[in-house]
Amino acid sequence: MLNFVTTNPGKVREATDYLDDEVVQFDFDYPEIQADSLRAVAAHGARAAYRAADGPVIVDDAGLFVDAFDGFPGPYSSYVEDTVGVERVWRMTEPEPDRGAAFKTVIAYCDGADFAATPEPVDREDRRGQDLAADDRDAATTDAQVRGGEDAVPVKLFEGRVPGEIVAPRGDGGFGFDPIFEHDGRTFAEMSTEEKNAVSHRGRALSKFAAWHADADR
Ligand code: ITT
Repeated sequence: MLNFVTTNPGKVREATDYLDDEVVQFDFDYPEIQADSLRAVAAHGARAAYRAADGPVIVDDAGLFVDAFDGFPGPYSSYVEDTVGVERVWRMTEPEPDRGAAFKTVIAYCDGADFAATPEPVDREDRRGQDLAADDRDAATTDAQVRGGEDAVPVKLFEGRVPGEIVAPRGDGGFGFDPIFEHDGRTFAEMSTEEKNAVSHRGRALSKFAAWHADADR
Protein backbone atom coordinates (compact mmCIF):
# COMPACT_ATOMS: atom_id res chain seq x y z
CA MET A 1 0.00 0.00 0.00
CA LEU A 2 1.18 3.47 -0.86
CA ASN A 3 0.04 6.61 0.92
CA PHE A 4 -0.50 9.52 -1.46
CA VAL A 5 -0.14 12.46 0.86
CA THR A 6 -2.46 15.22 -0.25
CA THR A 7 -5.56 17.17 0.62
CA ASN A 8 -6.47 17.12 -3.10
CA PRO A 9 -8.50 14.08 -4.28
CA GLY A 10 -7.91 15.10 -7.93
CA LYS A 11 -4.25 14.16 -7.58
CA VAL A 12 -5.12 10.74 -6.13
CA ARG A 13 -7.51 10.04 -9.01
CA GLU A 14 -4.67 10.63 -11.46
CA ALA A 15 -2.15 8.57 -9.45
CA THR A 16 -4.34 5.47 -9.16
CA ASP A 17 -4.32 5.26 -12.95
CA TYR A 18 -0.57 4.80 -13.05
CA LEU A 19 0.48 2.78 -10.06
CA ASP A 20 0.08 -0.94 -9.48
CA ASP A 21 0.28 -0.54 -5.71
CA GLU A 22 -2.92 0.17 -3.94
CA VAL A 23 -2.87 3.95 -3.62
CA VAL A 24 -4.76 5.51 -0.76
CA GLN A 25 -5.20 9.17 0.03
CA PHE A 26 -3.42 10.11 3.23
CA ASP A 27 -5.11 13.38 4.04
CA PHE A 28 -2.26 15.04 5.87
CA ASP A 29 -1.62 18.75 5.49
CA TYR A 30 2.16 18.53 5.73
CA PRO A 31 3.99 21.70 6.77
CA GLU A 32 5.12 23.45 3.58
CA ILE A 33 8.45 25.12 4.16
CA GLN A 34 8.99 28.60 2.78
CA ALA A 35 11.01 27.81 -0.33
CA ASP A 36 11.19 28.92 -3.97
CA SER A 37 11.54 25.32 -5.03
CA LEU A 38 8.96 22.59 -5.55
CA ARG A 39 11.75 20.07 -4.93
CA ALA A 40 12.55 21.39 -1.46
CA VAL A 41 8.88 21.58 -0.48
CA ALA A 42 8.17 18.03 -1.72
CA ALA A 43 11.24 16.52 -0.02
CA HIS A 44 10.50 18.20 3.29
CA GLY A 45 6.84 17.18 3.07
CA ALA A 46 7.66 13.54 2.30
CA ARG A 47 9.88 13.25 5.39
CA ALA A 48 7.23 14.77 7.63
CA ALA A 49 4.51 12.57 6.12
CA TYR A 50 6.62 9.42 6.42
CA ARG A 51 6.98 10.07 10.14
CA ALA A 52 3.21 10.58 10.44
CA ALA A 53 2.14 7.62 8.27
CA ASP A 54 4.83 5.19 9.44
CA GLY A 55 4.81 3.63 5.95
CA PRO A 56 5.74 4.42 2.33
CA VAL A 57 4.53 7.84 1.18
CA ILE A 58 4.55 10.01 -1.90
CA VAL A 59 4.07 13.76 -1.82
CA ASP A 60 3.33 15.71 -4.99
CA ASP A 61 4.10 19.41 -5.07
CA ALA A 62 2.91 21.09 -8.24
CA GLY A 63 2.71 24.55 -9.72
CA LEU A 64 1.72 26.60 -12.74
CA PHE A 65 4.61 28.60 -14.24
CA VAL A 66 3.44 31.51 -16.41
CA ASP A 67 6.08 32.74 -18.87
CA ALA A 68 4.83 36.34 -18.99
CA PHE A 69 5.24 36.52 -15.20
CA ASP A 70 8.71 34.93 -15.17
CA GLY A 71 7.36 31.70 -13.76
CA PHE A 72 4.95 33.12 -11.16
CA PRO A 73 2.94 31.69 -9.38
CA GLY A 74 5.12 28.52 -9.51
CA PRO A 75 5.59 27.24 -5.96
CA TYR A 76 2.97 29.74 -4.75
CA SER A 77 0.21 28.39 -7.00
CA SER A 78 -1.95 27.06 -4.20
CA TYR A 79 -1.99 30.43 -2.45
CA VAL A 80 -2.77 32.20 -5.73
CA GLU A 81 -5.64 29.83 -6.52
CA ASP A 82 -7.10 30.42 -3.05
CA THR A 83 -6.71 34.20 -3.16
CA VAL A 84 -6.77 35.49 -6.75
CA GLY A 85 -8.66 32.52 -8.23
CA VAL A 86 -8.24 30.70 -11.52
CA GLU A 87 -10.37 32.99 -13.67
CA ARG A 88 -8.52 36.12 -12.55
CA VAL A 89 -5.16 34.47 -13.31
CA TRP A 90 -6.41 34.13 -16.88
CA ARG A 91 -7.60 37.78 -16.89
CA MET A 92 -4.22 38.97 -15.63
CA THR A 93 -2.47 37.23 -18.52
CA GLU A 94 -4.97 38.47 -21.13
CA PRO A 95 -3.09 41.68 -22.07
CA GLU A 96 0.19 39.77 -22.38
CA PRO A 97 1.35 38.84 -25.89
CA ASP A 98 3.10 35.73 -24.54
CA ARG A 99 0.52 33.08 -23.64
CA GLY A 100 3.08 30.39 -22.74
CA ALA A 101 3.05 28.50 -19.45
CA ALA A 102 4.03 25.15 -18.00
CA PHE A 103 2.75 22.87 -15.30
CA LYS A 104 5.36 21.19 -13.26
CA THR A 105 5.22 18.63 -10.49
CA VAL A 106 7.77 17.05 -8.21
CA ILE A 107 6.92 13.73 -6.62
CA ALA A 108 8.90 12.85 -3.51
CA TYR A 109 8.99 9.25 -2.29
CA CYS A 110 10.06 8.17 1.17
CA ASP A 111 9.79 4.75 2.85
CA GLY A 112 12.55 5.01 5.43
CA ALA A 113 14.84 2.74 3.38
CA ASP A 114 18.37 3.73 2.54
CA PHE A 115 18.11 3.80 -1.28
CA ALA A 116 20.25 6.02 -3.47
CA ALA A 117 18.57 9.26 -2.58
CA THR A 118 18.10 12.53 -4.36
CA PRO A 119 19.91 14.84 -5.07
CA GLU A 120 22.22 12.17 -6.57
CA PRO A 121 21.15 10.75 -8.91
CA VAL A 122 18.29 13.02 -9.92
CA ASP A 123 16.32 12.84 -13.11
CA ARG A 124 16.75 16.26 -14.69
CA GLU A 125 15.83 15.16 -18.19
CA ASP A 126 13.17 17.80 -18.69
CA ARG A 127 14.73 20.58 -16.69
CA ARG A 128 14.77 23.34 -19.24
CA GLY A 129 12.90 26.56 -19.89
CA GLN A 130 12.47 29.54 -17.68
CA ASP A 131 10.24 27.82 -15.16
CA LEU A 132 13.47 26.32 -13.91
CA ALA A 133 14.93 29.73 -13.28
CA ALA A 134 11.96 30.48 -11.08
CA ASP A 135 11.87 27.07 -9.51
CA ASP A 136 15.54 26.64 -8.90
CA ARG A 137 17.01 30.07 -8.32
CA ASP A 138 19.65 28.73 -6.05
CA ALA A 139 20.46 25.15 -6.89
CA ALA A 140 22.96 24.77 -4.06
CA THR A 141 20.48 25.91 -1.43
CA THR A 142 17.80 23.76 -2.98
CA ASP A 143 19.97 20.65 -3.00
CA ALA A 144 20.87 21.22 0.64
CA GLN A 145 17.18 21.57 1.53
CA VAL A 146 16.35 18.42 -0.43
CA ARG A 147 19.15 16.47 1.24
CA GLY A 148 17.99 17.54 4.70
CA GLY A 149 20.13 17.37 7.84
CA GLU A 150 22.77 14.82 8.80
CA ASP A 151 20.30 12.13 9.87
CA ALA A 152 17.61 12.91 7.32
CA VAL A 153 15.71 9.95 5.89
CA PRO A 154 16.44 9.57 2.14
CA VAL A 155 13.89 10.82 -0.35
CA LYS A 156 13.78 10.27 -4.07
CA LEU A 157 12.39 12.91 -6.43
CA PHE A 158 10.69 12.54 -9.82
CA GLU A 159 9.88 15.55 -11.94
CA GLY A 160 7.38 16.09 -14.73
CA ARG A 161 6.70 19.14 -16.86
CA VAL A 162 4.24 19.94 -19.62
CA PRO A 163 4.17 23.08 -21.79
CA GLY A 164 0.95 24.82 -22.75
CA GLU A 165 -0.85 28.13 -23.00
CA ILE A 166 -3.12 30.15 -20.73
CA VAL A 167 -6.58 30.53 -22.28
CA ALA A 168 -10.09 31.60 -21.25
CA PRO A 169 -11.64 28.89 -19.01
CA ARG A 170 -13.08 25.86 -20.85
CA GLY A 171 -14.22 22.44 -19.67
CA ASP A 172 -15.69 20.87 -16.54
CA GLY A 173 -13.18 18.14 -15.74
CA GLY A 174 -9.94 18.10 -13.76
CA PHE A 175 -9.26 20.52 -10.94
CA GLY A 176 -7.31 23.65 -10.04
CA PHE A 177 -5.96 25.55 -13.04
CA ASP A 178 -7.03 22.88 -15.56
CA PRO A 179 -9.78 25.01 -17.22
CA ILE A 180 -7.28 27.74 -18.23
CA PHE A 181 -4.38 25.48 -19.29
CA GLU A 182 -4.46 24.42 -22.93
CA HIS A 183 -2.24 21.70 -24.36
CA ASP A 184 -2.48 20.67 -28.01
CA GLY A 185 -5.77 22.50 -28.60
CA ARG A 186 -7.66 21.31 -25.51
CA THR A 187 -7.65 22.48 -21.92
CA PHE A 188 -6.85 19.88 -19.28
CA ALA A 189 -10.42 20.36 -18.02
CA GLU A 190 -11.66 19.15 -21.43
CA MET A 191 -9.74 15.88 -21.11
CA SER A 192 -10.62 12.67 -19.27
CA THR A 193 -8.30 11.66 -16.43
CA GLU A 194 -6.68 9.13 -18.73
CA GLU A 195 -6.12 11.68 -21.51
CA LYS A 196 -4.67 14.21 -19.10
CA ASN A 197 -2.37 11.60 -17.56
CA ALA A 198 -1.02 10.65 -20.98
CA VAL A 199 0.47 14.13 -21.48
CA SER A 200 0.51 15.86 -18.10
CA HIS A 201 3.28 16.88 -15.73
CA ARG A 202 1.87 14.48 -13.13
CA GLY A 203 1.56 11.60 -15.62
CA ARG A 204 5.21 12.06 -16.60
CA ALA A 205 6.45 12.17 -13.02
CA LEU A 206 4.27 9.19 -12.05
CA SER A 207 5.52 7.04 -14.91
CA LYS A 208 9.13 7.72 -13.89
CA PHE A 209 8.27 6.89 -10.30
CA ALA A 210 6.42 3.70 -11.33
CA ALA A 211 9.40 2.47 -13.38
CA TRP A 212 11.81 3.10 -10.50
CA HIS A 213 9.49 1.64 -7.89
CA ALA A 214 8.98 -1.56 -9.90
CA ASP A 215 12.76 -2.03 -10.20
CA ALA A 216 13.79 -4.51 -7.53
CA ASP A 217 17.42 -3.26 -7.61
CA ARG A 218 16.60 0.28 -6.63
P1 ITT B 1 -1.72 19.26 -1.48
O1 ITT B 1 -0.61 20.25 -1.23
O2 ITT B 1 -2.47 18.88 -0.25
O3 ITT B 1 -1.26 18.06 -2.27
P2 ITT B 1 -2.71 21.29 -3.29
O4 ITT B 1 -3.91 21.30 -4.21
O5 ITT B 1 -2.48 22.50 -2.44
O6 ITT B 1 -2.83 19.96 -2.41
P3 ITT B 1 -0.20 21.81 -4.68
O7 ITT B 1 0.31 22.74 -3.64
O8 ITT B 1 0.75 20.84 -5.26
O9 ITT B 1 -1.43 20.95 -4.14
O10 ITT B 1 -0.87 22.57 -5.87
C1 ITT B 1 -0.58 23.91 -6.18
C2 ITT B 1 -1.75 24.50 -6.92
O11 ITT B 1 -1.72 24.01 -8.26
C3 ITT B 1 -3.12 24.15 -6.35
O12 ITT B 1 -3.90 25.32 -6.48
C4 ITT B 1 -3.63 23.05 -7.24
O13 ITT B 1 -5.04 23.07 -7.37
C5 ITT B 1 -2.94 23.38 -8.56
N1 ITT B 1 -2.64 22.18 -9.32
C6 ITT B 1 -1.77 21.19 -8.99
N2 ITT B 1 -1.75 20.23 -9.91
C7 ITT B 1 -2.64 20.63 -10.86
C8 ITT B 1 -3.11 20.05 -12.05
O14 ITT B 1 -2.67 18.87 -12.47
N3 ITT B 1 -4.00 20.72 -12.77
C9 ITT B 1 -4.46 21.92 -12.35
N4 ITT B 1 -4.10 22.53 -11.25
C10 ITT B 1 -3.20 21.88 -10.49
